[in-house]
Amino acid sequence: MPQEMLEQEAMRVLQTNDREGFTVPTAGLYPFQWLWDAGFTALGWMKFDENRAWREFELLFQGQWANGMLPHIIFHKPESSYFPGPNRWGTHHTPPTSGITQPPVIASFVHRMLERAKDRSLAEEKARALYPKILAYHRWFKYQRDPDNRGLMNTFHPWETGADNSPAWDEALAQVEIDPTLPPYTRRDTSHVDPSQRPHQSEYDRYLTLLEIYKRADYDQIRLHKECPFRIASLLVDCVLHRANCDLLRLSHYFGAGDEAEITAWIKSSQMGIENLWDEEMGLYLNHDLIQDKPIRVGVSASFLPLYAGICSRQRAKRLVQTLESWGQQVRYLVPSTDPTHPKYEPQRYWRGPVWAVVNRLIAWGLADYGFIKNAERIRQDTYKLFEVSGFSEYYHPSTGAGLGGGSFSWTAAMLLAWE
Ligand code: 9WN
Repeated sequence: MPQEMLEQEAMRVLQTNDREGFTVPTAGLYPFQWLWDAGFTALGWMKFDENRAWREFELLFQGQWANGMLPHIIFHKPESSYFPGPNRWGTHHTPPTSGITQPPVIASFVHRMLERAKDRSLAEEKARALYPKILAYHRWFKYQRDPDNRGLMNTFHPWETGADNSPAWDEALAQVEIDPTLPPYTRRDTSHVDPSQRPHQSEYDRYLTLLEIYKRADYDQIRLHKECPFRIASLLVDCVLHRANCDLLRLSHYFGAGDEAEITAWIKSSQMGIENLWDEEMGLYLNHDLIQDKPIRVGVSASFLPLYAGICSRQRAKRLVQTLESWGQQVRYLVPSTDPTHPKYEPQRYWRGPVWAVVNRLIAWGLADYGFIKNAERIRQDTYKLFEVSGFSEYYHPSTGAGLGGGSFSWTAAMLLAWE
């Protein structure tokens, strides 16, 4: 399909999913505003409607809590096609929100939008207004999620990692005992998508058990450090936050905000924290179980994100590229969300194998930053081919290229528009 037609189609997806200022990831399956989806989607809007792109963030921050936390779902309008909805979360915020966060891409994308905006004065006005809110969010992360200053954030739920059912969480999640008094519920996801492409019931029961634990702790982060039976350091969260802090530093400088010393200290701390996640034998960075204090030895697409964070040495970067190339020999389309040689690799099941366009975009940015242009280009071409063959799906089969999960998907369409 010619590039121009694909672009038209991508814009149509965003317009169809527009709900007067925020974009739903896809109708039915995800009918609200999601945090990191909003970030990627704004990059897509930026290509044809800058005002609308900034509006996405204004609506997102309507969900910000008084303590600075930015929740992963903002329930702007009632909708019954998704579970768990606002009642189950019971967070007492207006507008209603969930009570956990997601990979914090926003600072980086605000910085990117500011740099590339055609309407400079609009961009300056919007980014200036967003800056203190983003700073409050990053402060919440640092002081509430890394109280020991280890340089790694405590992530309390698989949903916070954005990669919900990754095999990397299997062992840690198995430690969560399903609450025998868990209020009954009906999953909605499997009425929209074939169950073979979604998490198992035993995982959902644990997701919901964790939610009840947060409610009982009144979403008090200090209590959760003691009471939450699932605490991991996620490469997706930590690498995205590290780069976001580098971009926040640039914003602070740009606006003369004077927060440079505080942000620089966070950056130094996470640089060390992430470097410690390197595994020489596997040639990869690994997620880390913070309760057991041990590395999670499953290669996942996020294992390449220290390139995006910009923290690895040249030598480690080369090693990562070798690992990526070996994965590329196993599959037609890079980057599978799980190492395709791992016994838990499932090419059609959500975060256990399929390719996700947004993660590809992050990895390709990292590769290009380090000068691995050919590798970045392979990822771009693979991703484009997937768009051509299967449209803008939620995720894709790494060997057949079949579109999986939800269709007409906002952040996927946005990646076609924003991949320059
Ligand atoms: C839970 C919206 C979100 C993405 C996540 C993806 C999926 C939700 C779900 O959809 O998660 O947050 O109910 O499955 O895993 O990364 O932000 O697209």
